[in-house]
Amino acid sequence: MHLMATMSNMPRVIVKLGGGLITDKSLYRQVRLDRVDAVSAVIRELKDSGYSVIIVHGAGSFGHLEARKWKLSEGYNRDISKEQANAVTRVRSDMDDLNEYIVKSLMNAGVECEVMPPRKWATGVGVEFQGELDMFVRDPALPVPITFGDVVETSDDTRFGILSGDHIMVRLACEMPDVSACVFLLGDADGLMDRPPDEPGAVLLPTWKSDQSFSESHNPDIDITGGIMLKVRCASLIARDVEHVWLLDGTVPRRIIDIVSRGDTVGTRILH
Ligand code: IP8
Repeated sequence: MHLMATMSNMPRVIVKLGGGLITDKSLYRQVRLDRVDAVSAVIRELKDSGYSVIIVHGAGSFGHLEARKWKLSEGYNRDISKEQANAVTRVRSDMDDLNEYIVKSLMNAGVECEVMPPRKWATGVGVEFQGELDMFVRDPALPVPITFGDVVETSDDTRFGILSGDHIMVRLACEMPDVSACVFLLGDADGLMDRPPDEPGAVLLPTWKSDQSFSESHNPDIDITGGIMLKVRCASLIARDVEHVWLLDGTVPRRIIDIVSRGDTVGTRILH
């Protein structure tokens, strides 16, 4: 297929592999490699067509279960400080393991990556986190930058917190030059549905604007950073600056190619 990137104007595509796509969210450290491999093949195709790609991934069951158990998103708690310190180390190391699965899969697909763990370059949480993003701008011939949701230090008395990959997406999408598409890959739906995807009769919303409502299914027992609601809010911030912002079914990753080649696919396009 002929894609539209040209060597003189290399549009950038930023892809977030959601934790619900790449892991079984309810089973500790359960990766879904077949899904990761399918996305890797599409990323290879984007690279071969001249796109600059940045990859962000979520935590799924490599992060949320432990982080929730020890309240890591609430920051330092003196009553459980020892357990929290262990949990911070464990979650970071689990995230490194998950990242390694993804990097290996990309490597097998012929895509070289450079890993940039947020704990090394970011401070603070939420969309206002501090951190140098310039290193994500690079020649498309160089390895693809990859980063992920992580436990980071904060500069106040919370000491640490959880920086979501969705917040990293906002900053990258709004601060990198030439971003033509930003894609959030989901694991359980074609895009944003009018009600929780497991409810009978759930219907895909082909477009979504911030003044539109939908009934959300965020499960705080599993997801500490905010689930679909956070994703939609972040996508909506990105849509102010980026033309193509989509929520897609990551189990059919070729839909990313549809977006960059013809500007449309099955999924939810987030409009400003
Ligand atoms: O899954 C959360 O990142 P997200 C990161 O992108 C951790 O929201 C460590 C739970």
